[in-house]
Amino acid sequence: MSETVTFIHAADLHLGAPFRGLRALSPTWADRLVEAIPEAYDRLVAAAIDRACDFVVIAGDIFDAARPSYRDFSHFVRGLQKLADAGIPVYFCTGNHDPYTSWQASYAELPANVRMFPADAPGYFVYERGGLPLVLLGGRGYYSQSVAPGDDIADGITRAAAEAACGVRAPFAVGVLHTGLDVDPTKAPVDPRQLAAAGMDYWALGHIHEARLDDPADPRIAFSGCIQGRDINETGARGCLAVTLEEGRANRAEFVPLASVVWQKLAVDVSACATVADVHDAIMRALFAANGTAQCEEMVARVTLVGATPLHDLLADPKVISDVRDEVNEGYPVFFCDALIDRTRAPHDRAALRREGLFPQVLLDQADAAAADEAGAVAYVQDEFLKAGLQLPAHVIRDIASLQQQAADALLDELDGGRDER
Ligand SMILES: [Mn+2]
Repeated sequence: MSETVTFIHAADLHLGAPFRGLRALSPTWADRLVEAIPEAYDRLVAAAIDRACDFVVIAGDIFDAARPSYRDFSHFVRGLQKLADAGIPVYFCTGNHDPYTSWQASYAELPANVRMFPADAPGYFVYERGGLPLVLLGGRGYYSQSVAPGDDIADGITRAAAEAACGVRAPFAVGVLHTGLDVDPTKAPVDPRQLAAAGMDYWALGHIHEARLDDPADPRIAFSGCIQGRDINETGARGCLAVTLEEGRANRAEFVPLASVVWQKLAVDVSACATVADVHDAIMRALFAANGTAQCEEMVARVTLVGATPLHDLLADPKVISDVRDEVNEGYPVFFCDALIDRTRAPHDRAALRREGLFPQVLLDQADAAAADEAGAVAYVQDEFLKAGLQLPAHVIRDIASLQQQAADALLDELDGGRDER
């Protein structure tokens, strides 16, 4: 019979993160976000219990600060206790934010279901089912914030070492580390080839705040990402991975969204807007569209207005922009726009460019000539696609006139010194 094990892989909880930047903009939302992290952690605990998974792995950065508050520590322990009550063991290591050297062990004892990997050397545990070893776990915590360069945090952590240390063999072996891998060379970097050669079935890693799987079809080395974005640089859904290992089958890792507030950066094209009220509507539509894809209920969005519009001069007025932002924020309480940025431009004044003569005039004349010969333009594009071995999409032929217009606009943008920032 082939064995199966399922577990939750989480990391980078960052309990206690302060959301400093937001407080000046909106105390309400700063308070809301302070609650969002413990809430996401509660969802993590609930996800493990609802799925009746075998165990939970947390790969470091449980706390945002090296010396967390007692309140945050207690909240962490309460979640562990819920998992203990449900019979779910937890294996965790420390990260660079909450290194082993500053772990506040005197705050509270951890429940008996919890195992912490040591940080000065590799540590190993056995997960048993029905009295038989099912999974060997090997890992090591982050020791101090100043890990010596050349210190290899993964050194010696192999399946063979886990078997030797535990004195048993098991169907599965899982590695746990807080490492920059080959993504962040400043935080205990490890060569992924070294991990791949260690004989582990799966490496549950922490530190990179975005979910990253080496192979989505058969993940063996993975970051689960943080459970709740902390600022505008951590956009999109955040959560954990529900991992299934099965003998004779590819590994599976399902992303489980946990963040209760999602950050987004949105570019809203307002070139079709006739009025400022239309701009407001376009922003709202973009917020709703982004919210649908992010699987969240609440969202902090940074919105950049782009496109060529006769409203450009009006939108350049900071008062108009701040009024629109206020209206957006009053309109729907679960969305918060932390900044509304105007990157629109005035439409090209073709008549003026022609009067100026010089290169833009030559370009516009060429564009006019091309526009007058639609059949020639289609033949040209067909030829280019043929040369590239690509099939020409039908809409290109249908929309050739408007595409020519867009191409001329894009060239004029370039002549103007750059494109819209996105
Ligand atoms: Mn982190």
